[in-house]
Parts: sequence; C-alpha cells; structure tokens
Amino acid sequence: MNHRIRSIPSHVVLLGLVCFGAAHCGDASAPDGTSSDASGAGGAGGAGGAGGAGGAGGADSDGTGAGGGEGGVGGNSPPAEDCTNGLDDDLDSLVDCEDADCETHACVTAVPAGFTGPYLLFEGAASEDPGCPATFPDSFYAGVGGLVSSPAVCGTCTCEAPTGEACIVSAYVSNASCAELAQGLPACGVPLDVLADQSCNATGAVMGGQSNCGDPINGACNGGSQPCVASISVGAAGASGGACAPSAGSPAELLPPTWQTFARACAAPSSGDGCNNETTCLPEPETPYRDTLCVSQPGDVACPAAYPEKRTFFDTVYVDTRDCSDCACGAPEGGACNPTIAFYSDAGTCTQLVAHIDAQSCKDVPGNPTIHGRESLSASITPGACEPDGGEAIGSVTAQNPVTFCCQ
Ligand SMILES: [Ca+2]
Ligand SMILES: [Ca+2]
Repeated sequence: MNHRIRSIPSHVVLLGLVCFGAAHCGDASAPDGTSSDASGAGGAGGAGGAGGAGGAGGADSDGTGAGGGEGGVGGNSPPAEDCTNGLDDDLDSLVDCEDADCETHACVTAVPAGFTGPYLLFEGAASEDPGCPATFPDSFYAGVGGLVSSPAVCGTCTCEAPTGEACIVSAYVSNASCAELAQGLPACGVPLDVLADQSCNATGAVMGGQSNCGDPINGACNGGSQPCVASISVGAAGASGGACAPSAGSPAELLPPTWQTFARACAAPSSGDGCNNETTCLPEPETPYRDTLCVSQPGDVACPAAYPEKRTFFDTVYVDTRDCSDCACGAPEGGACNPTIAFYSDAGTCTQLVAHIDAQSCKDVPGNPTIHGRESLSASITPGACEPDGGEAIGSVTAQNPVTFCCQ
C-alpha cells in the first residue's frame, strides 16, 4: 500500500486537524482513496500553525479506551508581513504596502532615471548625526553643506613719501610788457619752462636785440617793431612726476570656513511591492530624518518634478583663493615748490644775469636781452603724497565635489 504524505505548503496554517478515536484515525480512507493504517496516529502537525491535538482514546467493548494518538509536532509561528520583499508573507492576499500590517511603510515614487535612492536624509549638526536607523541601515552618503566663509582680513596699505618729484616752473618770454599782458592785450611770446633743480637750463632760448620778431598783427605773431623780449612771466610752480613706494601690506588673515550643515543619507536594502507601477514600498521616515525621501545624483544637477526639493552637499574639501590685493600707490599729489628763477642771457652757462623773478610774477626786462640760461635759486620741494590703493580682500572659498539630493 502506498503511503503518501501530502505535501503541505509551508505557509498553510492547519488548525483543528484532530483525530478523534482510533475508529476514526486508524484505517481511515484518505480523501485520495488511499488508506492510512496507523491506528491512533496523531494529527498532522500544522506547518506554521499549532500542532494537532492528540487523538482521543476510542471507546471499546470493555470500556477502556485505546490510547489516543500523539499530538502533531507544532509548526512555526505565522510569519509576519515583511513589507519590503514583494511577497504576501502572512497570506492575507495583501502584499507589502497593501497590507495593513505595513502601516509604517508607504508607497514612494520610483527613482527617476539617472538617480539612485530613495534615501532617508538627515540634515543637522554633525554632532547630532544619528547614523542610519534599522529601517534604512545602509549609510549611502555623509557630507556637508552651507559653506560659510568670511573675507580675508587685510592690513591697511600705506605709501612712503614720493621720490623723484620735479619742480617744473613755466616761464613766458613776451614782447609785451607786464602791464600790457595784465591788460590782456595781444602779445607774442615763447614759453620757456624751467626745471627748478638748481641746474642751468639751456634748452631753448629767445634771442634779444631784434626789433621785428613777432608783433601780433590781426592776432598772428608774424611781424612788428617792438623789442622781442620785453617781459618775463613766471607761472605757478608745482611738483610733478615722482612716485611713492607702497607698503608691503600685511599677510591676509584667513578664518577657516565653516559648514552649516551635516548631511547623511541612508539606504534601505530592499523595497517592496503593493504599490502601483510607479511607486515602491519603503519605510516611512521618522525624526530626526527628513520626513520625505530623496534621490541622489553626483554633481550639481537639476531635480526632477517628482523629487523637486533640491539639496546640495559637498565633501569637506574646498578651494580657498582668499587673499589681499597687493598694495599700490597713486601718483603723488599736492607737492609744492615756489622757487625764484634766475634768467641769463649767455648761451646756457647761467653767468650773465638778466633778472631774478619769483614764481607767479612778471617782470619787465629792459634792453631787449636774449633769454637763454635759467636756473632756480632753490630746489626745495614740499613733497606731495600718494593715495594708497590695494590691500582689499579678494578671492573666495569654493566647495568641491557637489552631490545633489532631490527630495519629495
Ligand atoms: Ca511582504
Ligand atoms: Ca500580506
């Protein structure tokens, strides 16, 4: 006789398969027509359920009952619904997120192309990093965000006193007298600037002794009969040229940048079904994590519509170009000189004096002399000053290696 044991699906819960008495349990025809010849056999153990109770003793003619069968071997406890395995574990025909047992889970929009996730995200102080919880046990990412840096602190630039300033005095040798010049009458003349450094200036000359050397006619100095040299006007003197040496400046003082935010993203090892095709079943976030899940992509990228909230994090490496610009100086300004100029008639040797003339004055010179050499009687220059420039904070701190998280 073929003794068949029917295979029982492991998930089937068998309760109440109880054998009452040998008459019922022994030689009972099985539903498939085979017979079981065990007398008083215990009930079959229910897989995944409680074991069958032992068979009760059957009544017989002497009033003593045969021994009851032994109880079946107890099965495992019924499995709870695993919400992330795509199976109906507890056999209520509800898979994962469909199952009320998965109320701590929710359907989450599937990960858009190019992204990974979804991830649980923590943002906060690094000292409060919670790590990853049991529901999302795999740490996917740890980074920082919110880079804050202050500009370089720069010392004040200064400029040394100017050097190389020259005192240039304008002189004008005219065929008009000082009085005529003062009246603004037409006059002809020749400018003869003087470098007031106590050297004998010999460049340029106005020849005297002539009587027809440029009287103005109709405003043009092309003829006339007056002496060619009647007066010398000395204009305002001023220092010009030169330069100031800038101070070296102080080294840029750089405070280290700080990150306002620490970020950690955690992944779940698997996701479940029970959602529509566009979504997946995952544990719902709990504090201190962000209350929506996020997807990620390396770099600084735009976020898809399904995960619109963009968060950008970086590793702690940064590029710091902060510095102070070099110190520089503008041109000297405000220098002064006010020399008396001596004019000579000789050929640039400054020996035959014609006149001493102070700056900003005019003097008539009699005898129509030649004016050639001229020199300043002092070389004193009251130095000007240069406006300092530079020493400004430049550059910036730039975070590196961005990673984009896009959250719901
Ligand atoms: Ca399941
Ligand atoms: Ca289920």
